[in-house]
This record gives sequence, structure tokens and C-alpha cells, in this order.
Amino acid sequence: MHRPTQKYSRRQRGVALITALAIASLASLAAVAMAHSLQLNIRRTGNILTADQGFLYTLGSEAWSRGMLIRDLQDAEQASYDGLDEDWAKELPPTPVEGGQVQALTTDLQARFNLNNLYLQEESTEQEKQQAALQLALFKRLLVLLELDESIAQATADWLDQDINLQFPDGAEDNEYLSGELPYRTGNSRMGHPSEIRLVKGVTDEVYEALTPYITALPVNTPVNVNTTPPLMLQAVVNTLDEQGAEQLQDEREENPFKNKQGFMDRLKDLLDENKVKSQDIDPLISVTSRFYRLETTVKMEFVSQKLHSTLYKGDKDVITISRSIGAF
Ligand SMILES: [Ca+2]
Ligand SMILES: [Ca+2]
Repeated sequence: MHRPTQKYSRRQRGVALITALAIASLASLAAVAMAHSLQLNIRRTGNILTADQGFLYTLGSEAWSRGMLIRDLQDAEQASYDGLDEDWAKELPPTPVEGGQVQALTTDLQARFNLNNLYLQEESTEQEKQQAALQLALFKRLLVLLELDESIAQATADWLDQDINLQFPDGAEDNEYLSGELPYRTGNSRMGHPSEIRLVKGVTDEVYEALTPYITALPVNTPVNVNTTPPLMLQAVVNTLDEQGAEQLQDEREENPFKNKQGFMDRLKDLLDENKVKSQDIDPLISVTSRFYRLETTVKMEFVSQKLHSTLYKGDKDVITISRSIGAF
């Protein structure tokens, strides 16, 4: 009677041992999985905290840029013109901060062509239409200088204007876009971001890439600041100015920025034949001061880097942020 019991007992002990081993291995597997998930959670939380810290640094950079522009406003001489010799235009080189580094640069958005200068309402006056025509001619010249198709200028004007009448000969209205594979209509209003031009007829990725450094989309019409704009844009503004002349003006303004529009026109008349300077066509396109600025801040932290673009508006008494975007644009 004892033998079979012993046999069963041994067998049971074997089963119990295997069960115990299986439980132990399952428990260790679960422990490893839990530890792994805990580590991931710790890293994830760490990244969120670092990203938050980085974002706070970008806001700090914005306050720094704003402070520079406010100081510019408060000083009578600095307020009279805006040029690249001023404090706001100086880059903040990579600067160590707790947990990483910050780099920032404020640039003048009025160094660029404002696409929204082409915007026309149905009730626009004759004078506004004439101004828009001058802006259209400027945009065409910019496209030609960049070796791009100048018909993009008229298609952009049609995209922006409120009517659906085709401009002759290169315009494009709803019919052009509704017949595409992915149909859409024209904006018929000011652009919120210059990348909207990618929807306009003829604007490929390559075209957009070439245009990007030269265009902006601001909420009101703006002239080009001749103190900050690149030489190519100076040539687009003054159609009789060649590359050499534009570079000469760029060199001269480094030491002696233009303090008023007349100073620029006088210098142009010295540089070019006086008959070649059509003041009435150039004057409405230019300024020596700017209201809109772009701040690009790069924050590099351990495991996390981020870029913030802020658009700042300098009013008569204060400077405010009108938009922010995180990422490449
Ligand atoms: Ca200034
Ligand atoms: Ca239209």
C-alpha cells in the first residue's frame, strides 16, 4: 500500500517543481517587462519635462528679442531707421543654459517681398489697384532674377484677389484648380503663411525652395526695407540696378545705413544715370524702417532639440508677438 503512495507522491513533487519553475520564470518575465515599461515611462516623462524646459527657453529668447526691439523704439536715432548695424540684428551665438544651449537670430521680414501686397478687394480704389500693379511688376522682376517663371506672379495675384476674373495673360482662377486631380478653389484672401503659394499654379517644390528666402505673408501691405533687403531684392525694386550696383549699395549701407527714403533715392541718382531712376515707381515700394520681424530660436537639450519661429510686430510704443510656430517653418 505504501509503494504506490510514494510513487504518486514523487510524481506530484515533480509536477509541483515544474509548476514552481514555470511560475518563477513567468514572474521574472513579468518583472523584466515591468522594469522595461517603467524605464520607457521615465524616459518619456524626462523628454516631456526637457521639451517643456526647452520651450520655456524659446519664450525667454522671444523676451530677449522683444527687449532689443523695444530699446530700438525708445532711442530717437535708432527709431528713425532700421538697419543691420543695430543691436536687434545681432545673432545670439550658441549660449549654454542649464541642460543645453540656446541660439537665436532676429531678422527683418520687410527685407522680403510680402505676397499679400498683391491682394485686392472687389471695392479696391483705382489708387490701390495702381499700387498692386507696381507690386506685381516687382514680384515679376524677382522671379526673373531668380530664373523662375514670371507667370507665377499673375497667378499669385489671381489667387489673392477677391474676384474670379482671370488676369491676362498668365492668371489662374478657380476653373484652373477645380479641374485638377485634387480639386480646390483659390484663396481670394490674404495668405496666412507664405507656404500657401505652393497651391498656386506653377509653384513646384523647387520653385518654393528658391523663393522661400525672399517671400513673406504679412497681415497688412508692407514696403521693402532698403537697409536690410538682400542685393537681389534691391535689383528687383530698382529695375535699372545691376548686380554690381546692388552689391555696392549693400557695402555702403553697412557703414552708413539709409536714414530716410530721400537718402536712398539721392544715392541711386548718383550711382545710376538720373533718367534711369523712376522715383514715382520706386518710392511706393520702399522704406528705411520695419514693423515686422522674425525670430528664429534653436534650443538643443540632451535628447531633444527644437526650433521656434516667432513673428514680432513693432508698433509705435510696444513690440508684440503675433504668431509662433514650432518646427522647420
Ligand atoms: Ca532702428
Ligand atoms: Ca481671385
